[in-house]
Amino acid sequence: MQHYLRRVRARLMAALALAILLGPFGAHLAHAAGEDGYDLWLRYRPLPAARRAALQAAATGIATPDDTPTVRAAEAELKRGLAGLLGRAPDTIPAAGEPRAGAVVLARATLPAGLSGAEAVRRDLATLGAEGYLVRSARVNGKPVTLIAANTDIGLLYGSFAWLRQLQLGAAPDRIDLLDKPALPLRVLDHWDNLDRTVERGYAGESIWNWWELPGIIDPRYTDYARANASIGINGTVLNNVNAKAEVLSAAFIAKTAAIANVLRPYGIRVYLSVRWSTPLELKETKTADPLDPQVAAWWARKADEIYRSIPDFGGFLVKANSEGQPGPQDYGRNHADGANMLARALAPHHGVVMWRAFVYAPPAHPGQVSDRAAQAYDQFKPLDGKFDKNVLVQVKNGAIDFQPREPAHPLFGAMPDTPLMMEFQVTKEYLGFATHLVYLGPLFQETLGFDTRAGNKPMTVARVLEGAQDGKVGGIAGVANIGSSRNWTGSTFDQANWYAFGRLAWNPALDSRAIAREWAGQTFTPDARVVDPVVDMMMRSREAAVDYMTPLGLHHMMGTGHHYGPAPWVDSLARADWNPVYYHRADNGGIGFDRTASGSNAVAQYAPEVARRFADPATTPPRFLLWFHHLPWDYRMADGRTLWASLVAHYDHGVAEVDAMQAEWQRLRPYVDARRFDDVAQRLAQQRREAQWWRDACIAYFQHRSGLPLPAGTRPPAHSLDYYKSLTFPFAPGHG
Ligand code: GCW
Repeated sequence: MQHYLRRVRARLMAALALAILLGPFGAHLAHAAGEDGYDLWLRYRPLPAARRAALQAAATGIATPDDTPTVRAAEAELKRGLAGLLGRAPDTIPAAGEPRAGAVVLARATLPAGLSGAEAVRRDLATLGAEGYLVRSARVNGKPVTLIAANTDIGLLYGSFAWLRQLQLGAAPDRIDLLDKPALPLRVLDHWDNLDRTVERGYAGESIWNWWELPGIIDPRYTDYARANASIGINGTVLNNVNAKAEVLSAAFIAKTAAIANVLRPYGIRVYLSVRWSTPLELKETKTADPLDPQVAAWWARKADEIYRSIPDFGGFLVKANSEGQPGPQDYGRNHADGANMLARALAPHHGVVMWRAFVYAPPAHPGQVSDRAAQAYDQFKPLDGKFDKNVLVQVKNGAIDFQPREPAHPLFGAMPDTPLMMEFQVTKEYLGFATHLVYLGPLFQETLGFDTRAGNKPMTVARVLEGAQDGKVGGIAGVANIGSSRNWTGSTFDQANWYAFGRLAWNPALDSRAIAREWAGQTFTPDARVVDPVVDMMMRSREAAVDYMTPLGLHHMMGTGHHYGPAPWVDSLARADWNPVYYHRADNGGIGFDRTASGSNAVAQYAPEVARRFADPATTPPRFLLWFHHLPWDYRMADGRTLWASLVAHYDHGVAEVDAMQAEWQRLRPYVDARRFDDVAQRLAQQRREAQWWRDACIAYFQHRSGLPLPAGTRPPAHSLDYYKSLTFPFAPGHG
C-alpha cells in the first residue's frame, strides 16, 4: 500500500514538473498520462491559452459548398480538429449564408462573393490541378476569414488537413499561407496482407482488413485509416499481398473489396488488388494462363468488367510475376511486357492501371556462379523500355537487391526513359530491426530520391525521373505498409513516423526528411522545441546507426534466413547461391566485398557512364557503397588512413555507440512525454541496444574468422564465440511469409 502511495505521489510530482517545464504547451501533455498512439499525428490536443484565443477568433464557423461525402469528411475533420485544439467545435454555416467574421470558408471553384484578392486566388487555383489547395487569410465583404480553396473536393480535404497540421504545430492562424499540390499522381500503400489476416513482413499485429467479417461488418478503423492517409496525401492502397491468392478475384472477395472502397472513397483513396498471374487457370476457368491466348485475355477483360461494376473507381492491379516462385508470362515463353499489356488492355476501358513489379531474379545456373542478382532486373526490363502500354507502370524497388539498410539507387531508374516508373519503398522494416529498432526511414527515402542518375550530361535525380522531368512520363511512389491492427497501428510510436514520412515524400519528393521529422514530432508529442529538437536529432542519426551496426560500408543481405532477424553472415548452405549471405559479402582471407566492376559482374555498367565511372574506382566510390561495388583486401587503405578491417570494426562500434546516445537522449525526455509512450520507447531502445551489440559482436567474430586478423588495438572482443552466434535460432519470428 505504502509502495503504491509512493508511486502515485511520484507520478503526481512528475506531472507537476511536466506542467512547469513545458509552460505554454504543457496543458495538453500533463493530462495525457498514457497515450496509446491510436490518434497518430492527428491528436488535436488543446492549444496553449494564448494560441487558443487567436484560433477562437479565427474559427467561429465553417462554411462549406454543396454537400458531398468528401466535403462532409473535410468538415468533420475540421470540427474534430478544432474541437480538440479549442475545446469546442464551431457551427456549420449553411452554404447560402454569408460567411461571418472568423469563418473557415471552404470554396471549391466558386469563390464567395465579396472575397478580397479574388483575382489572385483564381490565378493560384489555375495552377493547382485536381488535388492541390490553397489556404490563406482573406476578407469577405470586409470580414476576416480563413479561405481553404481548391478545384475539387479532395483538394478541400487536403487543404483542411494542411491547415490543421499548421495549427497543431502552433502556427498563428492569420500567418498561415499555403499553396501546394502533389508532384506525383500515384501515392500508394502496398499491403502485404494475406487473406487469413497474417501479414508478410508485418510487425504490427494482424492485418487491419478483417476479410472474414467483410462486407457485412465494417470496422470503424477503416475510416481512421483513410483519415490518416488523406492527411498526408496518400491516394491509393493495394489491399493484399503481392504473393497473391487466386481467390481475391472471386465474387466474394470483390464484394469485400467494394465495401472497403466505399469507406475509403470520400478520402480520395482508390483501392487496388494484387493479382496472381495464374488466377483464371487456378479457378479452372481457362486452360492456360498464356497472355497471348485470346481466351485468357477475354477472361481478364470480363473480370475487370465485373470488378468495375461494383467499384467504379477501382485503381487497377499490382503484379509480382516470375519472381520468387510466382507464376508469370515467362512460364509460357512470353515476356513481362506481353503479360503487363494483356492486363492493361483489360483495365484500359475503365481507366485502371497495371503496376508491374521489376523485382525479379533467377537462380544462378550452378552454385558459386557470379550471376549477379543485382543486375537481373535491368537485364530483363531494359530491353522492354517503350514496349509497355500507356497504362502500365513498372514498379522498381529503391535498390537492386532488396530493401537493405543501404543500397545505391536501382539502375533501372536511369534506364527506362520510355516507361513510367514507380518507386517501391519498404516502410515496414523487414531488414531494419522490425518494429523494435528506432530507425527513421526519411533519410533513406530522401537519399534514393535524390540519387543523380544523370540524363546525358545533365543532373537527373530519381525524384525527377518519377515526376517525368526527362520525358513527360509521370510515375508514382509506392510504400510497403507497416500498418497492422496493433492499437498504435505500426507496432511502435516511432514507426508511425515512417508511414508519415513516406506519405509526405510521395506527395512531394523534394521535401527534406529533417523538416518532415520536425512536423511529425511536433504533432506526435508537442511542438515545444525542447522536445522536437532532441527527438528529431535521434531520428536523423538513427538510420546511419542501423547501417553501421548491421551492414556498414556497402555490405548487404547478411540477415538470418527466412525471417531476416539478426545477423547471419556465415550462412552458405541455402539451395540458391543468391540466398546465402556469403554470396553477397564474399569475405575470405584475401578480402571482402562484391566486385561489380568490369573485373567482376560489371553491374556497375548499368548506370549512366558518369555514374558508372565514379563507382568503378574504389577511390571515387563513396565509402557507404564501397563493398557494394568492390572486393578489396583487408588492408586496403581508406581515405582516412585506416585499413578496411579497422574501418569496418570502427563502423560496427560506432553504430552501437549511436544507440547508446539515442537511449541517453530519450531518457532526458522523460519529463515531457506521457508515461505510456515514454516507457514503450525506452524498452524498445533497450532491446535495440542489445540487438545492435549482438549484430556487432556476431559480425566481428565472423569476419575476424574469415580475415584471420587480430582485432584492431583497443577493440572489445565479441562477448561470445562465433559458434554461439551461429547456434541461435528464432522459431516463430514475426512476419515470415
Ligand atoms: O523482401 C522480399 C521479402 C519477401 C517479399 C519479396 C517481394 C512479398 O523477403 O517477403 O515477398 O521481397 O518483394 O516480393
